[in-house]
Amino acid sequence: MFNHIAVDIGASSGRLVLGRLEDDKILLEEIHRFSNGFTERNGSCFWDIDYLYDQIIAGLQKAKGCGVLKCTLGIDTWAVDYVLIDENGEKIQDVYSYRDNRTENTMEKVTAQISPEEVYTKTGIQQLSFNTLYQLYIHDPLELEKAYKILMVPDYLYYKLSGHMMNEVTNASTTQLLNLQTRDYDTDLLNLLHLKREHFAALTEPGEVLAFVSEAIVQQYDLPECLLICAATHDTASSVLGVPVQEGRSSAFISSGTWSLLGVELSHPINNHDAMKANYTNEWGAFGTYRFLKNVMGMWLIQEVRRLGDYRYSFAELAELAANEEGFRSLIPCNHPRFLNPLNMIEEIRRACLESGQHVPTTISQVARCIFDSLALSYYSYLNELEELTGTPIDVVQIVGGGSNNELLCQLTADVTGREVLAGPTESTALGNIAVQLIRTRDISGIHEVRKIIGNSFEIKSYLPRKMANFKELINRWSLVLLL
Ligand code: LFR
Repeated sequence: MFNHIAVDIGASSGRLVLGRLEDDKILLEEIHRFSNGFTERNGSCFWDIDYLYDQIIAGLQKAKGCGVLKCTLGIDTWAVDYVLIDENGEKIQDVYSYRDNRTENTMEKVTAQISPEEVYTKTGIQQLSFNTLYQLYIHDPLELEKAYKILMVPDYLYYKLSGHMMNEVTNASTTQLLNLQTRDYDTDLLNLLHLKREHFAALTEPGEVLAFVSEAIVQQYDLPECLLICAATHDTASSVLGVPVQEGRSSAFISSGTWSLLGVELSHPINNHDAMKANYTNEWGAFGTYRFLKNVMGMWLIQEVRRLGDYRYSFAELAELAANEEGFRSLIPCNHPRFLNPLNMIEEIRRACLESGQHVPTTISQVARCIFDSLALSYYSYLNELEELTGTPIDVVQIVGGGSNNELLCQLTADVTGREVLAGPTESTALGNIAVQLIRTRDISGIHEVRKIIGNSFEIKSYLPRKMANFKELINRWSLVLLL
């Protein structure tokens, strides 16, 4: 099989990408793209999972229309959100979005029963209010009682296509329920949720061959013959697989999409006290790796600004408008929970500037500039923190994902962090998804080799740091903003 399809669904859009390996290069072709987002109903936020399934079918039909008769297929989506399945194999409820505010005070409730230190020692996962642990803790008990299995979103999509149930490990690790020692669901944490190990299916590693898409579905929709391969189903796990090799240089990655995930890949987790205090996570990667990283409120900030402006400006236009504004005038602490899902992002940003006695951005361009400046400064702070926690200096920052297209942010990141930024590929997530399929089905030895191929297949842009005037004063101002 020489056609490999990545289904890559993020919080704001999804795509089916066809990948082929030719002359030691990966060629990508986008066959289908669709929008995604959660909707609010009766005060709660839900994803439309059935719509996502329909889009996968539509994409596969298009693939057949383009002449693809046989393919392998991998699926990745965002993490932490789950689907409850009843005894008849049916979805029980609509799928809550992690941005729903139902978990706002849940962390405190769980902390009263088990200390954060214990949870971190067990799982190595950062405290995010929306981790599956907290979502399940607050889930309606009557509904949860009806659950026969709990699948993560991509697990569910694989299941719908084939009838095969599994819990893929990279996504499962974001539940904050996996134990680093036993490499399985942690019994104490399951007990806390009144759940049993049987509520989850077999933990499955990326690269495993799962099943064919059911014959009935292939017939009904006239699809290509599709062999499902277990991808690194957490989009960030796939994205980091798509980061090209940097031979002989010490680098950190920023996977820049709705979130900016900033970190390094390790072969062992770091779940000590300092890492816990700084709230770094050890998410499981493909092929025995760990991503030691921090979630930074990334393009979500600008996506919301764009949405509030009725999509009048493209992302490229917003970046261009921002580039013409005076820099570092107003700064916000991007990772403050107030920006997780405010009623109105623009107003929230203005309020934060007003409360901290800074210039209040009036125009959309000023708001956009405030976001990009603040993101670059966040990267500065967290990269320094990362160096300390890992004890390894970082020379280069590799930005991958959609945000690597943003020239202003890439240059600001180089300037502020004083490090070279290497930007691209933009489609790192689809590439990482396809990488696993290639490793499984083709003569490729593993991550290192596939990353070399990725590096040779796409143009990577370099941004060198420029000298900044009044840097010290800026960092002093930034430290005060972070205290807010
Ligand atoms: C990025 C991402 C992050 C995860 C967040 C919520 O798309 O998957 O890694 O923390 O979304 O699932």
